[in-house]
Amino acid sequence: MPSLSPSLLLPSSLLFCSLLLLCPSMASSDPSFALRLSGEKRKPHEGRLEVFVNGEWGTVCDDDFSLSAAQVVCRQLGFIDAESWASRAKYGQGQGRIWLDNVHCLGSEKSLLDCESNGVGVSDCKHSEDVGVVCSQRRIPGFHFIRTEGVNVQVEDVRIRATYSHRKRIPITEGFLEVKDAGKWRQICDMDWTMRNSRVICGMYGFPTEKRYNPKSYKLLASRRKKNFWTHSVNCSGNEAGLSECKLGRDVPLRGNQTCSGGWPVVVSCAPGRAFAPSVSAGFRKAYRMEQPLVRLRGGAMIGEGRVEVLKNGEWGTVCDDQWDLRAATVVCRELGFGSAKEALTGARMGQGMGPVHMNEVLCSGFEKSLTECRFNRESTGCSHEEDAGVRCNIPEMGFNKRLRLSGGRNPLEGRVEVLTQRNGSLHWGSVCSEGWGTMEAMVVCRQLGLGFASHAFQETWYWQGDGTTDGVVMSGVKCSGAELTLDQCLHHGKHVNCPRGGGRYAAGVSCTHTAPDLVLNAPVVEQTTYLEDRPLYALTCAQEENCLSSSASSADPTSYRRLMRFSSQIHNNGQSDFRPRAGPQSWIWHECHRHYHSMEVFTHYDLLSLNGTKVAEGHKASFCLEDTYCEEGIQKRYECANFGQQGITVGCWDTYRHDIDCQWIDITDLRPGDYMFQVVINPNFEVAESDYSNNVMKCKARYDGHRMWTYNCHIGGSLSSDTDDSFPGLLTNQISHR
Ligand SMILES: *[C@@H]1O[C@H](CO)[C@@H](O)[C@H](O)[C@H]1NC(C)=O
Ligand SMILES: *[C@@H]1O[C@H](CO)[C@@H](O)[C@H](O)[C@H]1NC(C)=O
Ligand SMILES: *[C@@H]1O[C@H](CO)[C@@H](O)[C@H](O)[C@H]1NC(C)=O
Ligand SMILES: *[C@@H]1O[C@H](CO)[C@@H](O)[C@H](O)[C@H]1NC(C)=O
Ligand SMILES: [Ca+2]
Repeated sequence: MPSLSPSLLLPSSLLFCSLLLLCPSMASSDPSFALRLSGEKRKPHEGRLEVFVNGEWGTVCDDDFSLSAAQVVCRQLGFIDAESWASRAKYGQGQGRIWLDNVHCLGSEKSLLDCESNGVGVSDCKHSEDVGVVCSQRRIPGFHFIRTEGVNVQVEDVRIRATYSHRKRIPITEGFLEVKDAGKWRQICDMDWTMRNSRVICGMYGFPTEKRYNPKSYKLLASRRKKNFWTHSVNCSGNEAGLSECKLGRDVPLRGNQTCSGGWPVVVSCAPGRAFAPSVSAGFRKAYRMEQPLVRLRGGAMIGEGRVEVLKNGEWGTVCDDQWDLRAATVVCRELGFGSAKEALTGARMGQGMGPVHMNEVLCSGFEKSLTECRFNRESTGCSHEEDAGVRCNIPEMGFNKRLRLSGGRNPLEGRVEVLTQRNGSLHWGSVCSEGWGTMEAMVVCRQLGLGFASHAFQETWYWQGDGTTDGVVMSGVKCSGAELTLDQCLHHGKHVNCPRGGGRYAAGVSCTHTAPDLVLNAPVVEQTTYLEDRPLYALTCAQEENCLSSSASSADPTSYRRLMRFSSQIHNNGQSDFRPRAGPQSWIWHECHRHYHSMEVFTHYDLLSLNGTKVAEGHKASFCLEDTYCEEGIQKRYECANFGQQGITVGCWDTYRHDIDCQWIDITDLRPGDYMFQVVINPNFEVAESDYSNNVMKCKARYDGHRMWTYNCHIGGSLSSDTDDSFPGLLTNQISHR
């Protein structure tokens, strides 16, 4: 290859895909040279590096080995990148020849053999110096290969080819299974084919289970089609996350005209999860009631990804990442109606949860119906939420991202939202009315496009003027709950678009981001710090100025007392990026009384409700300055209010509003003794995007006996089975009623 700098070739998957398409020869089988990872390993993407040269498997010496060399190895094996490498036979000592020594790679080589070395077979090393490689779990898209002992067979792609009558259905769930080998699509001979193999294929395509199909029509079709069989058969156990992990079976006897010994091409049929079922069965689906799930995903941007949470004794908790692997992750994915797992994530990559860690050292066979049936250690001592496990699941190809586009932005992650609609029999791109357009709607757009979370929703987009191909406003009155998979699942006006300001200057826009913050209120702190205080009104002028007292205070005698329910709140950022106020410092508001800037007009709502949910004490909308009061060990504080500092909350830090600061209360002067609900909502208007809003509500029971006040049973939204996800819609109606 000509002198491309190594950095140009580094692992952007897009770049690599296009490379792959340009040079298909690299993916085809070269029987004289092959690589594999073996030895005492726990995962398919790590192991002792072994090379097959001159008809014999051997190892590679660790002298001068580098991450660049590991990258060459991993990409050659079909992984997107290398994570690390290990010296001194970490995965055990190999046998046979040490084929390569003093390997020097730039990182851009297509094959390990293209790297400089002493030459094949020239080495002064012992097997105690055998090198090991850890690849990233993610595989190069559209690239699958199948390993067995001694042979390394690679194919460029795998597909389910729907028959003509099934082709228009979305998703495609059934068809002939074909592999692309040396540039040609080939059928697979059904010799030795099992339902376990089908199960693995279905998992790869985003479906939880395989099913039987009617062979009649397929036999007819197959007899008419030209036969071109792949020469191998596969033998999966059924618990593999992908075809690449299955073994090869017997070679297919290809006699005469490649007849597959009188067999037929393999047909695979899959049953989609309920969220992806073809719409024909909608009537049936509505009638079907979902049982209380035992497992859920939180904090992920895309459908089918997130932190794994399990329900135990009515309380949701997390899973520790010790021994967390693709097999366990696949059990979670299938249980939730997705396919197998693409990735098993460790180290709280999907943000940290709250509450207990319910499972540790999970070990699954891969055939369990639920993660809760796998073996695990209940003892989770030593596991913190920094080790919360997560998953990314395979989901069916629904084509959602083809019905929406962003145009006019400075980069592919932002722009005016355009929707593909059918009118008078032809397809048009049209814009979306920005009236009522907010973070929730933007979230759905970014998810539908596969671009992550929304970072901003724009109501004015004149600076992203379209290229003239749009056809005016085609959608208006959009209101999303945040759980929708596509924008057209949100509430919106029907055929009769109503957009008084028009869609030119005021077309809806978004910008998307791959990470988001996640604020969570620490519920026990509220419970521990609640108390009453009586204060003379004359000592509360600042608070009155900021509307922190109930309306009766305005006509009250200045010498009278106000009764305040006080408490501390501690707000953590458990997400993946810093929480920053939406407005820049130039639009922050100076509060002379308290002598600091408020960067968000409404940051929290404090309310007391009767047990039937009506408001009893006038709570208030509090606004504060945002800063890192404390951080977890090893994390640097970055935001402080003093001296017009930058405002925000760093990931892993929290902002504390102590019970004794002004406005950190509810004025209950007019409240009668009784039992109530106390509710705090943070970021209530979704002004700043977060990866999870369900945990932004905190509720407690409260008892007032006329002299004292207690709060108890404080918990954040969605943490108990009893309030499942009801708190989320509740939050929405609450927000709307505040307009
Ligand atoms: C598949 O592999 C298993 C062992 O892993 C073996 O017992 C079985 O006979 C194989 N099946 C076929 C059809 O080759
Ligand atoms: C099968 O292959 C033979 C030669 O290998 C050829 O003569 C014959 O025409 C082929 N038959 C069909 C149906 O393609
Ligand atoms: C589409 O059809 C409607 C009537 O069905 C008509 O009023 C309208 O002008 C047509 N639009 C275009 C762009 O042809
Ligand atoms: C809710 O309770 C309050 C008193 O706690 C009562 O005044 C109100 O009528 C009740 N509302 C409904 C709808 O039951
Ligand atoms: Ca949150």
